[in-house]
Amino acid sequence: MVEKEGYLQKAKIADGGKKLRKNWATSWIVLSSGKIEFYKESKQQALSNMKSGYKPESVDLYGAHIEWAKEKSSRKNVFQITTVSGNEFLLQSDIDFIILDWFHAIKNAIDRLPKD
Ligand code: I3P
Repeated sequence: MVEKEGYLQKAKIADGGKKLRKNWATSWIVLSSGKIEFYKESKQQALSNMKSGYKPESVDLYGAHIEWAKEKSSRKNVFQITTVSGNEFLLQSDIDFIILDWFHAIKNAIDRLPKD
C-alpha cells in the first residue's frame, strides 16, 4: 500500500558503507510499508518502462535511521536515510512543508517497523 509519493531531490552518498560522489537528481519517491522506491522518472513513465525490465532502486527501511543533515550539504532542507546495509541517501526540497511532510512520513514508517 502506497503511503506517500512525490518528487524530491535525491543524492546517494554511500553504497554498502562505501562513499559515493554526490550527484543530486530529481527522483519520484514512493513510500510504502517497510520500503522506499526511487524512480528516475515520473511513476507513469516508470510503469511504462517496466515492460523493458526497469526496476526502481528500493530501500529497506527495517532498522534504518533518518536524521536532518545540515552539515552534509550547502542546500537547505536536507535529511539523510541510512540503511542497515550501509546505504546513505540525502533527500532535499526547497519547499519547507514538503520536506517536513516527507521527514515525518518516513520517520513514522521506520518507527512502526519491528526493531529486530
Ligand atoms: C559536488 C556538487 C554537489 C555538492 C558537492 C560537490 O561537486 O556540486 O552539488 O553538493 O558538495 O562536491 P561535483 O559535481 O563536482 O561532484 P551540495 O549541492 O549538496 O552542496 P560537497 O562536496 O560539499 O558535498
